[in-house]
Amino acid sequence: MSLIRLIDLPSLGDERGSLVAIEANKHIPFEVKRVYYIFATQPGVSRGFHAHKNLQQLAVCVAGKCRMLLDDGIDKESVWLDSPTKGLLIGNNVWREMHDFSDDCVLLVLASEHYDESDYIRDYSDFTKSVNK
Ligand code: T46
Repeated sequence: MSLIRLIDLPSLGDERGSLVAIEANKHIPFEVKRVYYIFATQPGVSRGFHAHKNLQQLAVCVAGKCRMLLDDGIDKESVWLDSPTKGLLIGNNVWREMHDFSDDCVLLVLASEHYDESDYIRDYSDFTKSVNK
């Protein structure tokens, strides 16, 4: 099964422009407890480099683009998030890295849990040990 789970977010456009609405448990399979966004990423900077033990997320570039690399400890796959209607679901125990941010990139993330630093696995060898147990 592919690591890349994309959701086509419905664009409710009319002659004035476009609008995307994302509803919990309808377009995405979880309740949203937190929203954050990443912007003004400096040239050449990559982010992420961690996994989560218990967190569902939807990531969408609402402006610009970046490349998301996902790794389950065996396979690695990457995908461009390059449209405000292209959402990427990221589940538990998946290492993620974000690369190649465009200058104008705004990466919006909807998350199933509140922020909890103890949920992060930030060391790659701890991650591979935890998924290969
Ligand atoms: C993820 C990827 C896609 C908070 O205080 N609250 C928050 O909700 C978040 C997300 C972060 N922070 C603090 C923790 C750090 O001091 O903000 C700082 C930057 O966070 P971090 O280095 O974890 O950022 P990224 O871009 O490496 O990763 C983020 C999310 O943390 C992570 O859950 O999946 O984006």
